[in-house]
Amino acid sequence: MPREAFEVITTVEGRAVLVGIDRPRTDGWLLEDDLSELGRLADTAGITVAATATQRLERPNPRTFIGAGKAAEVADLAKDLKATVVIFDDELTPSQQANLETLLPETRVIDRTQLILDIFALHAASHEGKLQVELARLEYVLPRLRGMWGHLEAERLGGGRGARFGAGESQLETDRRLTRRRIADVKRELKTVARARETQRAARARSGVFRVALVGYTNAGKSTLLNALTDAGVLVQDQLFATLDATTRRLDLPDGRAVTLTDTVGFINKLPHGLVEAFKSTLDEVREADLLLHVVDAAHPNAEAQVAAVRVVLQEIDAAERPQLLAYNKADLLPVEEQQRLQDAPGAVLISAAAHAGLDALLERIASVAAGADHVFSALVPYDRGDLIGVAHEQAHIISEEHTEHGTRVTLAAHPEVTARFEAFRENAPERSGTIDTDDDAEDDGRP
Ligand SMILES: Nc1nc2c(ncn2[C@@H]2O[C@H](COP(=O)(O)OP(=O)(O)O)[C@@H](O)[C@H]2O)c(=O)[nH]1
Ligand SMILES: [Mg+2]
Repeated sequence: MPREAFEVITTVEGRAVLVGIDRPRTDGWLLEDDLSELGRLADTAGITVAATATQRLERPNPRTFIGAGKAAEVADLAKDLKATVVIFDDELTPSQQANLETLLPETRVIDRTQLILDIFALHAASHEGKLQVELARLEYVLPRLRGMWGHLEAERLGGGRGARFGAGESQLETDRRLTRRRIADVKRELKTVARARETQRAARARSGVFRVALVGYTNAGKSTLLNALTDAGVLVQDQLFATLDATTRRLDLPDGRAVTLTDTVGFINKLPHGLVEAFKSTLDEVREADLLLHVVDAAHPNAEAQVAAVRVVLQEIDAAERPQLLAYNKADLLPVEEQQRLQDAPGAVLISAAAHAGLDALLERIASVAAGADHVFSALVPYDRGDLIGVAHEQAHIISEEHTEHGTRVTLAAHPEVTARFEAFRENAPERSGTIDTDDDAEDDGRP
């Protein structure tokens, strides 16, 4: 029986002061956008924002992130406002965090990464999701252990009372050892849990069914779109990271072809690296998809920077080269002129997942990309291989079929995985049927 993912101590609830530094940057984000997003994250975690504090700095102070004088100001502000937690907009190093805790003795000190990890912990629903989040949290905690974990934690981590201290081991060493052991356990368990989904994924890959993965910034409307196109019934919420688990549904396209559509975890600016690592197996769905349907909240003031942030994560998981189609969502919230401008954007489709608008055009586009991925070839299939003719009828588009003396001659347009099954009987080299240019187009526009 696998051990339950151990209960997490979240930052949930409380009053917060948000802290960010204003420094030169090139990624298109303004500090105020960053902080308002941090505020939404706090809100999702049940934390009320009492104030924000900023400091203009060339680079973070290596010891205390903000200057020591500024930290004293923040401490006063927090006291005046009865804040219980101070949240820094960037990931703090373990030593910065320790130093800040000394300077801010009356509040908790956390960073954006921990806040995101907490939200993931709150929203993880499946066993696998919980394990993935636990792994990310443990990896985050390990370098930050400072001998402050009580024996309760140690016991929960499986040390048991007697095993708490090895000979000559400090409590900190014990904590580190137990944390590492738990990390190893969780990794092992994750492997087992991931295997079942892995089997399904491999089966889908082998079947030659065209696979579409929804990607996008958190809250862009991915789950809403999956629900609109299929009967998935996935949770939709105006919250960051409402859904973490991968959900796959069959989607019937207008040309009669069936593809799969997978909804998965959303991305965010400064997505903690450890989280991406922990979610690797879930993100395989994205890496191996035949088409990435990149859903954009076109009505968001920062849409452009969000598109860029998604592309950064796609790069990080080696999925940047997959064919992409942009879906500018929430058209219903856009002024008419803006709708017209986006309607004409190349490599993109304008939709409203909530209002079910533009979905037919979207399906047509997906169908044409799927058709473009097909190989066209002829094969002479002997009469004792009726099973292959069955495969052709089920999984390929049959261009012609003729009965000859030596077998059935078929000309097919099919996914390369299907083509491969006809290898032995092929009469010509397969060629790409389509001239679909979706991936190229999608590269250079992306400006809502
Ligand atoms: N106005 C409007 N809201 C939408 C649309 N699509 C999604 N939403 C809302 O956006 C929020 C996030 O949607 P969700 O599907 O959970 O986003 P996800 O994080 O990308 O899965 C929810 O409040 C949805 O109701 C749309 O086309 N128009
Ligand atoms: Mg979702």
